[in-house]
Amino acid sequence: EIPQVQTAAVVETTGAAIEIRTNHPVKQPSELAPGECLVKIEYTGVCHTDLHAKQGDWPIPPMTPLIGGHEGVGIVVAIGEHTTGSPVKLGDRVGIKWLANSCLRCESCRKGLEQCCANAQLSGYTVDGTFSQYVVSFVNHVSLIPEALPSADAASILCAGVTVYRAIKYSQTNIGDWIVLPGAGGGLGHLAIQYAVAKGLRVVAVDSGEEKKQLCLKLGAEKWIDFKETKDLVGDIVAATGGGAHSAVVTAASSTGYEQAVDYLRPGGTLMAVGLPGSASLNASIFFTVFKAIQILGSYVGNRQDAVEALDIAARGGVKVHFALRPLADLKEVFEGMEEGKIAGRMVLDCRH
Ligand code: 8ID
Ligand code: ZN
Repeated sequence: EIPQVQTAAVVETTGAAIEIRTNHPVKQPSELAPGECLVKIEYTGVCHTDLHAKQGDWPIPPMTPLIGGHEGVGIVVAIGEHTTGSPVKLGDRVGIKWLANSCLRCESCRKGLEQCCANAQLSGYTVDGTFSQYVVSFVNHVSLIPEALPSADAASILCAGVTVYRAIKYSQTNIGDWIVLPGAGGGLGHLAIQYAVAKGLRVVAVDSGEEKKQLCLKLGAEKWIDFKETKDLVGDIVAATGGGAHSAVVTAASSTGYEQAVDYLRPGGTLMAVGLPGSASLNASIFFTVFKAIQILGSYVGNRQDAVEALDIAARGGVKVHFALRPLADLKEVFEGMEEGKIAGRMVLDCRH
């Protein structure tokens, strides 16, 4: 019952247009290596990282031809022969994350920083991703989806959710603290609002446009600042937070989202760097970083445990992905909307047909 060919969205060379192919080969169960599993994809979210990959604007080049995608949910339909100790079995509903696989033996893996494993394989970047109907993944890293969470709702928890969950977890904030979220109306940001509220934080949302404003306020942000309209971002944030924010989690896909963060944080504040503009440097005052004892921390997706925790909160209704559903064939238009900053929340693709 596993077909020989499938529909997949392929980028032939970096920067090329998306091609929807209906005759892309499906790796057959007998061809799977030990530790590999074949997942029949139901839904996949579209992350801004997939757009970076398609355009090749990061310092580490993606594979080509490329099938992007790393927010996939589907069913395990085959497991490689001679796989031992698999945490998942045939028929399980699982999620595929950015970190497709890691060695689990190196120092990074032993410390729970498996996303930094030197031999990490990345879905939709160094191995084929989820913009397809069948994808090969790895039993040790797929995430079991809690029963209470429908597949389409789970998809974007796997990257956007896990990533902001971890960034907020390590932001050294306490209940009642102020957190600023540049990029709040996007895929990562709108989930960051909700995980922050779940942690008892008070949210200043920073993004642009009426639709994102309404979404951010609906999801629990107390204050809204339109970065394209404000004439004094620092002044506005300092006023909104009664003297400066305790943390900023920057999920803007541009370097401008990082500007002035050190200036609007209060002493001891944390700047959590999450958004990934390809070639920008962090431009912050060294003097005030020192003088205000600011901490600048990079935060890169999450490990398997972060995924369990982020999914659990979603399954209990603590956060909900705000998404619109499109067919897989609409990926090109979804990327165009993302490039123009028009997508409030997330787009999720239906890969079932
Ligand atoms: O592990 C990680 N660190 C990780 C994981 C997943 C994604 C990092 N990312 C990166 C992506 O590669 C991308 O660079 O986070 C960034 C955001 O991903 P996304 O949330 O999927 O992108 P989006 O839905 O397009 O949202 C970005 C938002 O930023 C706003 C836009 O209006 C949009 O709503 N924005 C921009 I661009 N500049 C801004 C600014 N100066 C800004 N918001 C406030 N101030
Ligand atoms: Zn992502």
